[in-house]
Amino acid sequence: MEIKDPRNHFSKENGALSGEKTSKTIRKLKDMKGFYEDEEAFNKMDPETVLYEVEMHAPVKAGTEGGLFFGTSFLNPGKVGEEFFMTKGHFHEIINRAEYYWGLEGEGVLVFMDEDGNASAEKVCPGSLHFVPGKIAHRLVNTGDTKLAVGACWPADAGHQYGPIAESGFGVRIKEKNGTIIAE
Ligand code: S6P
Ligand code: ZN
Repeated sequence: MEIKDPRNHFSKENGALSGEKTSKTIRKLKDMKGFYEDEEAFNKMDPETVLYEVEMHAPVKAGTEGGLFFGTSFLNPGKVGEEFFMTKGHFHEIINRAEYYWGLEGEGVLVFMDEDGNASAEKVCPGSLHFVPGKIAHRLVNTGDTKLAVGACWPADAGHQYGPIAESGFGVRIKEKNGTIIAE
């Protein structure tokens, strides 16, 4: 029997993915209209500003029960007004699907929210491990001066539900005020 070379690679430094069945999604400022509190600051910025990129390894089709997806999210440092760059955030479409996140590079915060709108947050740093239970919306925020890289593994049939977040947010925003990182 032949022992195969691995066809996919994962950078030990920042989780960058390469090889077969990997793809990349780029999210720019213009994709996040309405997500940030300070609309005036938002409108003054270049809409083409890249906020984050997600590299993903998908060995099965989206929706496959029992399958898994593996990805790394790279969030650039920056702010819209006082609010740090963040991901859109989502519930899973099959809402009870859970997920793991782990910190690889940079400093950030992972914000959670349950279906009743109760929010909580955890610090993300290289080596931090985060379990995102089912029925919990999740959003990454880069609170540092450098790129934030965070790994994730989630069920291939989880899907994404962005609507509730786009409408009502997370109930809490991660900002910098007088040099301090706050959640308000
Ligand atoms: C997928 C997982 C991540 C996010 C990524 C971007 O379930 O939670 O890969 O998709 O961090 O965030 P968002 O909210 O824009 O999909
Ligand atoms: Zn998710």
